[in-house]
Amino acid sequence: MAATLIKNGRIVTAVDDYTADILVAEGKIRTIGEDIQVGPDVDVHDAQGLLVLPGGVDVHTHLDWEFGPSRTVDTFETGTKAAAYGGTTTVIDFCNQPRGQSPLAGLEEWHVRRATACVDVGAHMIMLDVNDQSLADMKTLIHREGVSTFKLFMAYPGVLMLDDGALFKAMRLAGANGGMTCVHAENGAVIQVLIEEALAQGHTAPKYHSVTRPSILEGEATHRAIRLAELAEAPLYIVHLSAGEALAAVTEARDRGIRVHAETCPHYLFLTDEEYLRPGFDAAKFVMTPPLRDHNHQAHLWRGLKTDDVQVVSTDHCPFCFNAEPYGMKFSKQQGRDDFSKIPNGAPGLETRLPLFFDGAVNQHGMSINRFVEIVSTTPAKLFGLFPRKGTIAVGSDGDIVLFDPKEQWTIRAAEQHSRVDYALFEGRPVTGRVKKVFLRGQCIVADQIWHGRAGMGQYLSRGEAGKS
Ligand code: DUC
Ligand code: ZN
Ligand code: ZN
Repeated sequence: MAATLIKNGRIVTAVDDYTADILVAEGKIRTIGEDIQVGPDVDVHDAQGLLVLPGGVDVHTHLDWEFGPSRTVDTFETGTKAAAYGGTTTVIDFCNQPRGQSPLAGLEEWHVRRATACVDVGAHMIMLDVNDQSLADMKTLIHREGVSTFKLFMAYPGVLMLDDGALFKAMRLAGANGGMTCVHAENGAVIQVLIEEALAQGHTAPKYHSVTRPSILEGEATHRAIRLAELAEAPLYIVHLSAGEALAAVTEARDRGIRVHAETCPHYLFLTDEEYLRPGFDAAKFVMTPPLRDHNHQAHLWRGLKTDDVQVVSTDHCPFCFNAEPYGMKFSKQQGRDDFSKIPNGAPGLETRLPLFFDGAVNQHGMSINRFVEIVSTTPAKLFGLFPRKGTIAVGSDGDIVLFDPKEQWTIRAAEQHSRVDYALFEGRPVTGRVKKVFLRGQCIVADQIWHGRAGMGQYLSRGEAGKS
């Protein structure tokens, strides 16, 4: 593979900001310096006027993922191609432990599906059965398979939910072995009561998804998860945090020195529960879990990003089409047309995370570009055992690099995106800041909206110790 030289760009990492050239060879950054001279065999890219950023690290995706009776519509090929167009070169995706089987069997099956990935991918394991054998398998996953993070659900009774004893055992095992649990914190049992009552009253519209998942139940579960992790002496990562009450629990624990981390997602930062007032079934596009909250919660999330009580912005890319065609009902929100509780929970976002968050955070909220990089790339790489291979621009790191124009204005349109999903949460939203070129281990895979990558070029990322930032 030819070496690549990126010249004249403004390199911004979580801690640096300077102008220099970067030489990448055999996938790694070899030299960073002024006016690097190379021969004619080197692929040269001029980054004058552009930001040169480490590739984005999205630690929360569901590609080709089975979720109860539904399946997400993106394959690894389409989802990671969308990621690449949006400047994300590393994805950590969720893999299911098959019910009643070893999580290792789930990983084997996941590896078959991830073989078409266009960017580098790692796996988290979703634990469905916690018993002596699966706890032993968790150790094997961490030490042999490079899967050092585990998702545990406190919601969806009968489908994904674990009881507190199982949560505690999995947390303790992970913590003692350099792993970390990633918890979906909502009180599933109480939500189930609210759902049954709503349906009994004939409330079937999508907005009842939000009504039956109040923020107080996210706050309660977050507090409980933190206490269990504290007792287990294990690091904890709260996924898709959306509520002020949940953030208060995280902040309180972090102030006490507890190793709890939190991510939020662009939809919680930029959209509100007003979307559920859309007429007809259109609101189903916004049915994700937790649901969108109001402006007050949003203000808390922005505060958390400022104070580092929220450390990561990831997508929770969990795409289901609005329409049943062409992929079928299994992949569609239409399953819940007559019953909100049957709408597959999830929404797309992989392709827009970087520019959308750049525009909102840097342009509108005055965040430094360093902090932006930290949130979308460096901290996720650190917390999930990938740093310094991923998450920064440094000699020896992978040549995963994004050339970004902070001034270009464009508009989000689902029709112009690369996911298989048929809608965008942010349809029609103007954005300032655009991905111009993307390099994966030195290879240019996207240039000015043209695809140069290849299905299958993404490598599996065997990850190290998790929970350290
Ligand atoms: N939680 C997720 O993280 N993704 C999809 C659905 C859910 O509840
Ligand atoms: Zn979840
Ligand atoms: Zn998710």
